Amino acid sequence: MCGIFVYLNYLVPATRQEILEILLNGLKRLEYRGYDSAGIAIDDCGDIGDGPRPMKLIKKKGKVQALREEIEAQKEMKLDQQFHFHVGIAHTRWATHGEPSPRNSHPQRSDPLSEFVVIHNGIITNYKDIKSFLMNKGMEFESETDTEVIAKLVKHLYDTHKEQGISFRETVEMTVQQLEGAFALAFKSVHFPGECVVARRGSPLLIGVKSNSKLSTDHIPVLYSKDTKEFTTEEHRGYMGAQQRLDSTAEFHPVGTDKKVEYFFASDASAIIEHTNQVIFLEDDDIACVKDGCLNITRVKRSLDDSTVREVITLKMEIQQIMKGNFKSFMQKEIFEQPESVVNTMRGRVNFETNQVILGGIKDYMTEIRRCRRLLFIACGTSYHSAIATRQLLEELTELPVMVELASDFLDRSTPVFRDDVCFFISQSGETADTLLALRYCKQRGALIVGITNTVGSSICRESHCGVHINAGPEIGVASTKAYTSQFISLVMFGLMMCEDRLSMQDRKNEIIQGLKKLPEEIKEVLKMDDQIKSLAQELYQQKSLLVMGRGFNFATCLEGALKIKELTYMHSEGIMAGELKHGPLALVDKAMPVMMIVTRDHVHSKCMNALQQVKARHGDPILICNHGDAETLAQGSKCIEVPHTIDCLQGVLTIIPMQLLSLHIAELRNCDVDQPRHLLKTYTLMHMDS
Ligand code: G6Q
Ligand code: GLU
Repeated sequence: MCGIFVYLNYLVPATRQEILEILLNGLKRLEYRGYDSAGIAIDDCGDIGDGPRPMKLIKKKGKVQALREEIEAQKEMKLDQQFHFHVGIAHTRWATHGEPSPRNSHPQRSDPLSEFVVIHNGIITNYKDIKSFLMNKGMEFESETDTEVIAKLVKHLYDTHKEQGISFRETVEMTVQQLEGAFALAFKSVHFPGECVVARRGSPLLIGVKSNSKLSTDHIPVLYSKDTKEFTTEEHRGYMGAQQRLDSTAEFHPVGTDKKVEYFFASDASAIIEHTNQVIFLEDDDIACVKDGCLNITRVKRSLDDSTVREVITLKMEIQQIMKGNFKSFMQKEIFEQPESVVNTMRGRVNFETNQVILGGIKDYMTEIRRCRRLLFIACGTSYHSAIATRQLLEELTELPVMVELASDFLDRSTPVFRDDVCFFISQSGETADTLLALRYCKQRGALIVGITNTVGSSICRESHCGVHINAGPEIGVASTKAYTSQFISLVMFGLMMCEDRLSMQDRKNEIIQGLKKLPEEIKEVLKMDDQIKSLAQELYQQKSLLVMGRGFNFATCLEGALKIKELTYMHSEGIMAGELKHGPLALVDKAMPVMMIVTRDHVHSKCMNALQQVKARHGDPILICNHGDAETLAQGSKCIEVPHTIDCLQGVLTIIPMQLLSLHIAELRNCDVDQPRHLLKTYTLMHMDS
């Protein structure tokens, strides 16, 4: 998910030009996170007294530069107008609901006068219910985003409580208590000039503070609001009134006569560090409000392990380092993001209590899909491997013929396609030419088209009849990693939907769902082996070739692992079906040929052990990827990478991670450019086909 950036100046004079520059630069610092559109909200050129100040929103599809040009093209901006207090909010979007466009960009507004605006990182999973509620109240929506409901809900709650003098913070508290899903939010309102309220749950948000004066504390107490769904009238006002008085003791502000202060709110420190190194990291369910230059932090619900203060931390990092966190490359960052990205892929879709799966983007087509004659999965590269990885499970759960095709070959063959076929097109970018051309080929022949992409508004997304957004967040590294595991899980979720009403499959379905629940922690376990894998890379990086062998649910890992080695290290590597060894590849094996074998406890374990013996009999010394504590298998390998045991059809999510890390470390040892491997692009669009 992308970027939030807010700049609040209090008693620090700043012109509109200076404010815009700070906002655009803040977005620029978040650019490495990848996004498809951006927008800002500042005070408009009206009267800047203490009364309501009209809002100015400027939003644009594309990069920050496009937004900058849009701002520069605005007329009557009075760029030299000076503000002694002001709140400017800015956002870079990676769309999950509604294609990239000015209308769907953030800030999203409550009404045509922008009484309230909000910027959001994350996914609101109950937005449809809130939208229905608000539409029944007569509200009209203008975007396709989930975020817009937040802006309209905050206005609805303000309108229905303003007679009681409800504060901006209290209004936001009531709003976020109605939200489900993940969010980092920042609000601005014409009714509360110079005030800003932010909230977070599941997406990061931190506060930078810059002041020449000493600050009142470096441990900001967290206050608790009464945990109520709706504000009662006098009784609650009394409580909140009492709490308001409390805030004065818990407030964070410059001390002494000079109250000048600037606050920066951002999704990560890269956008703050050039202004200040004094930061406060908010925690889930925190709400922070700045009013009259004073910051206070509240929580809407109390839980036992809550920490009761938020520390002001001095950042020691340099800007360069922060751009990728503590990671040396985007690919490394994205490999280590997988515990979170798989959670985002399943968020709001898998109910681990009721063992139900709902993919909103295809649920209306499930009847048609269930009636189809066969399922075709068409993709390129890593995306193709994600279909290979799930083919066996999809055959099992759908009991339909499943074809997995490389898009280029599928087109070369002019493969027959029929109206009762369902064709899935898997693509991280949603723009890969071969895959897009195959989509159009199938669409012309009347098949139902399902897009599985990571990019809303992409060509494949737009030209599909329905689809699933894998919600992996932007993938910047050319070599696909987190998109692969998210594609893998998205296809598993589809299979689980297909067998929803098959009584004979309920146990299997429930077992898989419980396996999905454990995956994030299991991925973390595998990532902890990074040092061991780095040592293994030391032994391999000067080799010429690496064979990767396996079968069954792990065969895709062999193909994908070999692809990672090839594209990152420029070493030759090949994924080999272990059952095929004797039909030729075994001739490659001798004591000098590096071999990796994936041998996990599933229905083909004994066949893999036979293959292992075949390799060892030719003086091969395979490196094994096997399950934790599998003594029988461990005894057969001089070097072993142990991964947690999970249900057979999900094991490939775990066995690919050592291969991702191994290829990364070998590439680094060979001084290869990890994020931009030679000759390769992140996406091969139709434009590249012409060249
Ligand atoms: C793999 C590469 C590449 C990619 C294909 C398909 O690491 O990223 O193989 O998977 O080019 O790209 P899309 O998934 O964007 O269609
Ligand atoms: N879900 C929101 C949208 O699609 C926010 C996406 C983001 O985090 O950038 O607009």
